[in-house]
Amino acid sequence: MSETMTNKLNDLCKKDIKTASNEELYHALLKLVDEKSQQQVHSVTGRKLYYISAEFLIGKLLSNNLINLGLYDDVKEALAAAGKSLADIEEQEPEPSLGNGGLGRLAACFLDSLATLNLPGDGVGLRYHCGLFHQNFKNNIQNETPDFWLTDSCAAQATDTVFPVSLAGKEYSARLYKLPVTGYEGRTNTLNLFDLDTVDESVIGDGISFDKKDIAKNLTLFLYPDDSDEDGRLLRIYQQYFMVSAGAQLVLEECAARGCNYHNLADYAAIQINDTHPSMVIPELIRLLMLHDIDFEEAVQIVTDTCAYTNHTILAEALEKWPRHYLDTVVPQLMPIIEKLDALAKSRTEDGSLAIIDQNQVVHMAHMDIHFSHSTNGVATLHTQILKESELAGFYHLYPEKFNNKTNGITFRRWLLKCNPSLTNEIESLIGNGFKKDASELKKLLAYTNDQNVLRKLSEIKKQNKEALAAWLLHKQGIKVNTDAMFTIQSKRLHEYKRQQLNLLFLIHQYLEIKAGHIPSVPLVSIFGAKAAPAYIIAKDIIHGLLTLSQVIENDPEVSKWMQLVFVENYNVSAAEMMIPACDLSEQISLASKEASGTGNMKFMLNGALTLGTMDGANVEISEAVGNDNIYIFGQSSKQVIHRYAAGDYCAKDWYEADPNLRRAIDFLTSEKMLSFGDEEHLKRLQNELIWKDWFQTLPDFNAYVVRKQQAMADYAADQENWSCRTLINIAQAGFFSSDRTIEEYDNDIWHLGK
Ligand code: NTF
Repeated sequence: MSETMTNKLNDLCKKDIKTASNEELYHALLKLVDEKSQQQVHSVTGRKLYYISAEFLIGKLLSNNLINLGLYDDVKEALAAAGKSLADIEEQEPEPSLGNGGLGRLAACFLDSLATLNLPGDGVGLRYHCGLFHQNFKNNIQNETPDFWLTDSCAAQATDTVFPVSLAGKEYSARLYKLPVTGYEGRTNTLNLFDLDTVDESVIGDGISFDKKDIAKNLTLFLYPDDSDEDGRLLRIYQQYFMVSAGAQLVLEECAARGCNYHNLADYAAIQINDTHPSMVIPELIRLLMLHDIDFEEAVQIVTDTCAYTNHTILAEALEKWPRHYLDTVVPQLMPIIEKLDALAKSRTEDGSLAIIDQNQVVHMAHMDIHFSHSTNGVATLHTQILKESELAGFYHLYPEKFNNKTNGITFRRWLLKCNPSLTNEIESLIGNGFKKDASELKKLLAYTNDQNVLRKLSEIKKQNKEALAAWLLHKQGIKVNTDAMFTIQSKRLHEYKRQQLNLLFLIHQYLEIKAGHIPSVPLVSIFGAKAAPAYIIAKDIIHGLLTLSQVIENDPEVSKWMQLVFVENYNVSAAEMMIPACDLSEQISLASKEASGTGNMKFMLNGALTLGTMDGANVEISEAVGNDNIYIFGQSSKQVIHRYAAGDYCAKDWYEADPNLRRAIDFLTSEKMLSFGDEEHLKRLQNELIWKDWFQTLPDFNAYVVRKQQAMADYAADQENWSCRTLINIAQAGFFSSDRTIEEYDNDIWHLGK
């Protein structure tokens, strides 16, 4: 087999691969993937899904495509025989920068599962030139620079298809780029990305600043441009409308080509609105249908039957609402339609809180989604329940039949097969390879919970993965970590509700305990990965606190042999693939009720980490799957939290004063030691925030967190075999969290694709 592959690669390189450069090999492999994916099914009959999303955090594609096309092992072998390494070749590939966090990564996992399950389903999004931003640390502070990821080798190909889009009365042309999405032994779908030819990267000035008014040049430069001023907010609306108008035109064109007469659009297309960023697709489609001589009432019905909406958050600030005059400026052509939809919505209910345009002339995007789509779903059982019972209770009352839950999932191709080949091989040797297509087969691993050889093997694999991560950290950031330590990891967007600050307070506490002579049961390596939104001041202060503490520890030999704090710079999908397989304890410590689901929690579990978490989001379902003995749960329940908010009497200062450990940790933020490496303004602000505000109730959970984490450390130190057994149970019960299961549910309940 590998010989045939060698010949094939020689042909594609037009030379002996032994003498080819990594760049030449990279291009040869791209061609190989392309040829092979042509052989997968592309055709569509019946209903096809369009998943519209501001983000698709797809990660590097080459290895994933090789795995999905069944080429990975042969290619790896052929390259190794020629003295080449696939990992080195992968270094040539820039990581696409088209997303920010869980919402975007979920969209990428869904595309993988759709293609794997042979379902016709394409993505629709924007081709950002610099994505979010590239993060680097200087003086313990996050700096942002543009992430120029678009290179010649980028797999998204420009097409000749352009659609006209009118922004603030001016005409622009949206060009379509296509990126193939190969399924695992499945079909090939497409990620459709739109861009404007005139966008000009040279307008970027200092850091990631640019003239926000020059739409022709800046429209698709960055994902989530800074919205702390009005021009930034307007730019977000420009982007959103550009995406949905071009997307809607693509849907209509493709469906017409398959015989749709627009009246029957819902028989040809299902549109999933991923959070509120694409909400304007609803009025835009109505507008376009009316241009095809369909009257308003019928157009509303067609669009309602075609569209479905997913809610990904209950944080009020993330449920987009725009002052009406913004929309008047950017999309005047939509306003008459939004007004009519608002009148219709108001006619259905007496309750003004369900209006699309409220008394203050603010337009509520999620309200439009719920009234004028046929399905609204949350992304974990608890989240959906909270939507129904509180956040969206009025809507649930009006449309109970529209509400449903779809607990998130992750693709096991990337988050097991690709990122953890040793664990994959071990699982395969125990239970065969059926789990690759049917994740529920992982349950067969439960037969091995008493098998000492298997448990020992799992520990060895974890150790190797920790060593690989350590080597990567040394290479990338010059940091040496102790691989005999327990690795705990918190990697996710930086946000106060996710409570990286709680972890920070624990680490300070631990530091002070060691200084006081209380040696921990096991050395700890605490790893973070997170980007803070550039305008989110407290989030950046938390990063500063962590980086500063990391230096304090590093410079204290008495402590540094017991604990290390590592902050991975520029956390992205590739970094996650290194970090997750090496984790012992997964930190999922959001304030209960605030994390809609989380998906990192699932990735860590699948890779044999135990979870330390609150009863929030999908942690609840993870804890049900593995049982209380195999997870570390702590903290207030979502009910308690919701109560506390409702009572409105939370006073952080009382907690600060009542608990000497907590006070000691918070006081330490501005201690001499911290100030010798950190900046007073940042540290003081963070300290004040915790004492005087603490909106996400870090303080009430501090004690429980310390106790639970120290318990986990003691258990880890006491009995490796038992720990390993519990990781095996986590892996075995992770099958439910496959995005294949999630996509099957969406298809059965909402989309009915191919029918
Ligand atoms: C995120 N939402 C949630 O915060 C996560 O809990 C969830 O796992 C992912 O969505 C995927 O469902 C967002 O990023 C946003 F934009 F809605 F705030």
